[in-house]
Amino acid sequence: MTIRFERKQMKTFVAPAVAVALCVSMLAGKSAAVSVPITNYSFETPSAAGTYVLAPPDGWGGNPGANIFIEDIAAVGMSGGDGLQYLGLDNDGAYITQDLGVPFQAGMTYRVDLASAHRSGFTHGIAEFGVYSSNAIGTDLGTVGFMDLQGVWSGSGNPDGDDMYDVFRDASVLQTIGSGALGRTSKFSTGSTPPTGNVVVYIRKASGARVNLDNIRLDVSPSLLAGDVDDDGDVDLDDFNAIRDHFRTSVAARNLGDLTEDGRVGFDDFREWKNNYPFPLTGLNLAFLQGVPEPASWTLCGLALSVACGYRRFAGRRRN
Ligand SMILES: [Ca+2]
Ligand SMILES: [Ca+2]
Ligand SMILES: [Ca+2]
Ligand SMILES: [Ca+2]
Repeated sequence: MTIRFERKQMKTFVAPAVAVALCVSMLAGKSAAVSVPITNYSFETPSAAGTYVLAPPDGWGGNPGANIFIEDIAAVGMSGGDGLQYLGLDNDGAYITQDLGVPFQAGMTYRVDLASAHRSGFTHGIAEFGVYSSNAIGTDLGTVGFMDLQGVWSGSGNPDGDDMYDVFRDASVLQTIGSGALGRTSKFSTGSTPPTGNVVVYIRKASGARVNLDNIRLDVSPSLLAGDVDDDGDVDLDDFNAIRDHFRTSVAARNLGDLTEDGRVGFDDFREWKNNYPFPLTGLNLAFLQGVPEPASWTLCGLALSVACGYRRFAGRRRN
């Protein structure tokens, strides 16, 4: 039965895999994103027949365990999901994977988004998701996506709990709420040397009780220039100004200073800009960095270092 199933999967993969490889290789210049097809991305099969069924979703492998289920969205009073059914992972250590049949490419950024819902009356846990290489299943690549489903309950201890039950929301939405502690999308940039093997998407229950999930998506786009907030092809003071103006705030777009795409502007964003700005920081007003509890020592030592590094890079350029 397993063999028959795998053959069927192979057939469905070939056409989309080739199409995506072609599309991705034709991408040039800026940020156009291509969606990579994921079989049964919304967990619509097997049929839960209007209730639930204890079974892994069709088209997925991994280590789902015995207590994985597909459930009917309407029957349990959920909304906001994609289609009629959603996935539940209840076993500790349970994970599902799917080999998308396309290799990683250099200079690309792979982003995964996923929806989750806190079902009222139930206790939940934390879900994680992202991409593996088919040659290294279990080795996280880039920033792991997560959603704290239990954290939706305002009494959970998560500072962003908003008591919105029975509604599927994307990690990309959750990360813009409050401090961003409810969720985060997954992001992996290959750089000049991509991993060998095919792109594999995964979802796993990281901790706690059951997690309810739906509608996983993977987009691929050419990586943007590191430090280039406004995506105009350089790293300059316009990029710095956006970070300064929104420092320590939640924002919904990269061009407001969020280079790391975690929904907030902070030290990580400033650091990425600083590491790619080709000039000394001398003369820049960095007062906005002061009085922030995060790496106090970094503010003192790091700034001295950055000025020194900036000078070195600058000197190097002039010699050339
Ligand atoms: Ca669905
Ligand atoms: Ca720029
Ligand atoms: Ca510019
Ligand atoms: Ca950020």
